[in-house]
Amino acid sequence: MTITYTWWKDATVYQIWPASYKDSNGDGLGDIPGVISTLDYLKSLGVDVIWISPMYDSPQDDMGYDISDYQNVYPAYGDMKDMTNLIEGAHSRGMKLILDLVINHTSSKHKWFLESKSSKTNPKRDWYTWKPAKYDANGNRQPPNNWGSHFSGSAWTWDEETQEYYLHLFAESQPDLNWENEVTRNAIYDEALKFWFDLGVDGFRIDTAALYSKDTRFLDAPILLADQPFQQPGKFSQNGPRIHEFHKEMFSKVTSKYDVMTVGEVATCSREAALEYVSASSGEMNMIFMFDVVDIGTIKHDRFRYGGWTLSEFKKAVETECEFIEGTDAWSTVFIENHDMPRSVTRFGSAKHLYKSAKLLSMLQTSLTGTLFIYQGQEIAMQNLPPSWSIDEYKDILTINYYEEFKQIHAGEADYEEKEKVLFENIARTARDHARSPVQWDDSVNAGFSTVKPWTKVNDDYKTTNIASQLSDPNSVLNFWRKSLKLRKEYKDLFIYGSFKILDMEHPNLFTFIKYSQNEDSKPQAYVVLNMSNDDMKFEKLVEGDFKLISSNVSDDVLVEEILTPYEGRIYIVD
Ligand code: TEU
Repeated sequence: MTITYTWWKDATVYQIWPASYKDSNGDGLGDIPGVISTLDYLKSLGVDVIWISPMYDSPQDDMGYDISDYQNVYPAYGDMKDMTNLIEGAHSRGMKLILDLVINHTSSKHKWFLESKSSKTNPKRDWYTWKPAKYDANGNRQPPNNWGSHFSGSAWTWDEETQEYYLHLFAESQPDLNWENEVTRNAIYDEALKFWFDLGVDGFRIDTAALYSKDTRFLDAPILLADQPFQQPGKFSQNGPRIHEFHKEMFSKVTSKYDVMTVGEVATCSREAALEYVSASSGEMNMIFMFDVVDIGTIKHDRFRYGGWTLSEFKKAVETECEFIEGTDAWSTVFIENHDMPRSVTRFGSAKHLYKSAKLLSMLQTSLTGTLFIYQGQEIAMQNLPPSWSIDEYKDILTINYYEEFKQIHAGEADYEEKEKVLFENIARTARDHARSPVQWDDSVNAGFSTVKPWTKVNDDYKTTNIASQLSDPNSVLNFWRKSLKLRKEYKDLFIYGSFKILDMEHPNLFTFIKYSQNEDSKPQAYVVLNMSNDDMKFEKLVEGDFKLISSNVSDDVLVEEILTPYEGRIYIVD
């Protein structure tokens, strides 16, 4: 297979969550000028593409994933001039900028929805999904089906005025656009995509890219969680009947006209289903996020039940993500953190060996196949919020709604306190809030994020874990990431484009794999060995050849070749 190299395959992408990144004007909330002030930092880290999570005008019920105007900026983040400055600032440093494309739904405050809601005969009525009520045996009004919203409760909300329900897979204030309507689709393409491409934006991370096409029979979903009043719509809303037609249309009408990248958020699905979205010949998206790795430890259909994980499961998930493009014309991504996930070092590393395990995870990430995505704060080993924090510190709609519903369901039960304790433990492991605390820039008050009290609390560890101290320490996690990102580029045929093979699938503590070029025979190879345990492990060479160490997270003077200390990792080139 001949490799096609492109800038977006080579790229290291850095995700910015604007609310928590950097506050430039002392209102406690991050903003676009704050991002601009750090462009040199990002460049020096080795970032090629910056991805800004939603910065559009929005009531902020879901942190901007509820957009009320695609062509304006949330005033607290800045204005259109700031956006053009940001685009220019990135471009002048040789970096690109991509935005979040949230087009499964709008905010209920978007003018399209306000019109749609105004009457049954409004020309935009059909831009969203409206259905009449159902009535049960007792004559009580019920939603059209049992679909649950991802944010708890029914996926349908009743509108008193026009006496119909509208569909929202997420919050009540995030009505789903009706993609069946071609006029709606064209308006989306013009307002949400073309407008920004014409301003110089270099692509999009496409939110909920598998959800646009619903099964229009709107049947009841199978009951997977008997103790919950509503069920996830699953296959009735994911990878639906017309989803590929819609992506092909968006690509041919708009995206293909520009030199841009697209990366879709598509939850875990089969290899065949994934390839349909990202085969170059499909003409849909360049790549998608596969969720195999980040889904580890979570229980399907219930975000707040924690299942634990084993190293074998972890390896299997990495393998699935790395291998799914083998022998195809498709492309893949590498990521272990984003704004919806707890912190990777808390999940897969070790609090005891914090920085060493963060470096080990950096070795893993920078040696895997696909476009690499790093989330703000990951480069300094930002951790989950402390388990001791009260539930009041959690601000995410997903967490809050879940807890409210939990209280409604279980209030008054004899073992309520016990159940609530388990829920709090799970929230401390799995909530999206863990990724959303302010970036720790230095050890000054508010971690240098803001001059005033931030909108959400700074993590307790900011005095020890922060960017300023790591910039000045040659052995910091931050400087380790810098070196690793350089190595990834230097050996890009192995790391970015290479094939992947695990050598010790069943080993409970070690994760050993090779990366080899698709261009040549089997040599040279990259040989990666990671001790993901708290015990010393014996180091054995599982392939023949000359081993040259190119990366280690242990200083030279203490490295003992035959022993891998806890969370020690090594990368060799084998010839
Ligand atoms: O997330 C889509 C999604 O499916 C989420 O519900 C995800 O399953 C959840 O966060 C648990 O992992 C996207 C965005 O990434 C998320 O931040 C938004 O809240 C959501 O869409 C709605 O726009």
